[in-house]
Amino acid sequence: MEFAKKSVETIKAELLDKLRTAFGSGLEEATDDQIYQALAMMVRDEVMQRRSASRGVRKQTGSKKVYYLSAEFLIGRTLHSNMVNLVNEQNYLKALDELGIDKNVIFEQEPEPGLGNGGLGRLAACFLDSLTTLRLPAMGCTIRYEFGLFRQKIVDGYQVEVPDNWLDSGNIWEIPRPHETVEVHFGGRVIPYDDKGRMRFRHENYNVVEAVPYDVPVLGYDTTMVNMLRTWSARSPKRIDMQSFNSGQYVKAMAERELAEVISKILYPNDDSYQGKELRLKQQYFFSSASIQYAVNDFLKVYGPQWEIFSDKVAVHINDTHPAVAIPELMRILMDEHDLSWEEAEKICVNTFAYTNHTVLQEALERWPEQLFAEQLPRVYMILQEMNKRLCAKLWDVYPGQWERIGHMAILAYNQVHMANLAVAYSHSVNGVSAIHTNILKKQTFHDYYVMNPRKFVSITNGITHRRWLFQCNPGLTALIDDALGTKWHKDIERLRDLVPFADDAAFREKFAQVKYFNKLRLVDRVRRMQGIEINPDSLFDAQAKRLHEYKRQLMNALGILLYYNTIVEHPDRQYLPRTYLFGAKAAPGYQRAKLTIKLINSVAELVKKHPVASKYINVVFLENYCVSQAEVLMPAAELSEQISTAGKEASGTGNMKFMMNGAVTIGTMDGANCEIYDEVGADNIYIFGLTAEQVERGYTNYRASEVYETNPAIRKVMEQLIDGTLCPENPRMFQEIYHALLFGDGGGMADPYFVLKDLPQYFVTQKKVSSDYMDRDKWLRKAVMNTACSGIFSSDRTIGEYNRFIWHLKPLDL
Ligand code: 26Q
Repeated sequence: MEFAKKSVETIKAELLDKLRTAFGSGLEEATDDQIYQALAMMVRDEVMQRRSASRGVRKQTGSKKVYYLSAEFLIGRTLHSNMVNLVNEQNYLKALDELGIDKNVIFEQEPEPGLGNGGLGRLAACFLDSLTTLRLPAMGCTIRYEFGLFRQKIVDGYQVEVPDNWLDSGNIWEIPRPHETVEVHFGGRVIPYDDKGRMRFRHENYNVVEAVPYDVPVLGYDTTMVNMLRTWSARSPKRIDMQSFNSGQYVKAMAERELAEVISKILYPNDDSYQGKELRLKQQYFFSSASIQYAVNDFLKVYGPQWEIFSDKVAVHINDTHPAVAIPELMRILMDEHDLSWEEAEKICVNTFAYTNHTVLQEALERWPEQLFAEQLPRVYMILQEMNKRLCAKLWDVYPGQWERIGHMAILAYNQVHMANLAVAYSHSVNGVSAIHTNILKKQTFHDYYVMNPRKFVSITNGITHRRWLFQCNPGLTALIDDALGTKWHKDIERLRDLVPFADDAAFREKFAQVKYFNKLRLVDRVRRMQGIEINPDSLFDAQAKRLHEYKRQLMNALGILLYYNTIVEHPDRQYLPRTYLFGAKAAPGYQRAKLTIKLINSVAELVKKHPVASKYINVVFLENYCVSQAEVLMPAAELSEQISTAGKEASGTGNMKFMMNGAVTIGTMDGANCEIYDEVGADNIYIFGLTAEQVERGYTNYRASEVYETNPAIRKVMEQLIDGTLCPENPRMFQEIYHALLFGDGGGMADPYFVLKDLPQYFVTQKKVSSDYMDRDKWLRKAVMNTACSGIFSSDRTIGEYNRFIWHLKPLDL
């Protein structure tokens, strides 16, 4: 099916027409928001035409579909990316230009849906883009959080959280489907009873929450295919009626309503340590249950009760353990509502579910108090008990007498529900998100499971959609590559490799540098506009942008800047490379150490500013409210990408890929996907330093942070500056806890558990090498070009291709 691309003239005429019909205004009186709305309606119409054209094809052809369940989908703004995927961005932008409309002002009218914390949520969004582009039938399933991730303000150097009420002005991209509402049940009790010899279970006295779906259509690049992102909103079935009002029950009814509707109120802002919060569990069950109910109903509509083919037609993917409760939920539906036996239901579950793990940090693995499950999800809890009983019996055969090992592998143990074990035991595929991460899963996290069934474990390295992270955010670079290669690489991104020879082409390198400079100016302009900060565009743009976490070591970056500062202050007459250190990071609101690190970064910024010489060479800029749309401006402007996590801790990273694709060179540890970036670009085009994951592992027994402090005067000095008032004259004790944690440990733990002081000297030396290489312009540009040229493998098209080959086995729809 082919759709004609709208011409510039058509777009202009339609836009004026929409402004008139929707708002009764001409271009002159229209507000920026009205122009945005009108334009969005036009693009939405184009999307929906494609939707109608491709509708029903999956059902007619009996094609398999994957449900991608994720507590987060960080999709970012939609208008611009849809123009890109319609392959008509140019005409749209030209039309705006000819009408005298500033495209950026219009794009910025769109509220950004912040329905995710970071990498995991953004990955889900990139996956939907690739699934649809590859014409694979899929549905993303998540929660329609009324409040997404908080917006971050920096006040006096501290993070302040502001609620993100992104739905306030409506959301043009979603389609409410109230007629597809389903019920989700909480609490109550379960009564077993005998039904002609079959044991059955009656769930009584439960509370009902209605799950109301809203669908956001997702477009593929240059295809007719449209998939849906289904977001579930919680609603109470209790309507406020006059009778309850009159009988004085109004307040009670209102309170009950709020209790139900709070479920989809807000996204939990922590992405690391998990806390056993009842509401979070209810969120997980709420969207998992609603999605599974939908999947089963949809299957029944197309195929009827042919349960033996269920897993040939339906795949359910579990993005981390957050939706793992979908597994016992499918068991429940198959047994209690469709009369399947335990054995039949179990077989279907294992064949249907697949699980991606995103972390090896022990404190981040989800464990819920059994009590909470028993209270909130009594029937699901019973099923978990039975699953656990059968699992442990099997484990006993493999590991007879090894109680501790079995306890470690069980679903229920030590009064906790272990979600990762549930997900591993009851799915047919478990994957890590980079090569090194999968190896750690096999060797450590899930080693005992791995030994039992090695073929269950697969490694699929993460990816990013090059539509958003190159075409859309970096039109200059895209056009330059088109000049060199034509446009074949658009749909076959690994052909970017054809750019490799251009690294040796001086004229090309010069144009590449011009594009980068232009993108730097764009960022400079934005930071001036939004934060009133001046940045020297001729400085090296050194960026670390990701959630704030100790293992990601923003602290090491900050201490490195202090080292550099001290060098300049001691030798003010030497020549140095001017650098701008760009930080973008949100800290979980309850994560005190992370919040203090933000304050530290801002204090370093202040210190540098006060020094007449150092301030010529160093500028530390904390970018407020790092989010998808900030990243779209930052990635194209960055020249150095900081990927400096403690080796073995960062599962993959995806920011590293975005920077690389836009021509930034990485300084990093051998961790996550950095290892694969290294393999792609080669040792000359990346700066690797620091302990390896194995060395870190050994370090837990023999590392002494105080030794570094005692033997390295420059580091000692930086450490003293944390507590002598250099950084915060009005409160010299401000950073004492960081000092203490690095040298002595806190809470009874080891000193410096993330090896910040250990890696700092080598980090600093490597940074010096970066500076000297950067001053050799040709040398640096060659590296930059090589990074873009070798980044094709990190497209999520490759990633999704692998998920499909190894796990889902979907067939592209023929339209
Ligand atoms: C869990 C329970 C309760 C509340 C919140 C959570 C929660 C929420 C989000 C736990 C974890 C997350 C997000 C994790 C995440 O983003 N992990 C990152 O995933 C990326 C995609 O695979 C990887 O590239 C990163 O390495 C990994 O840190």
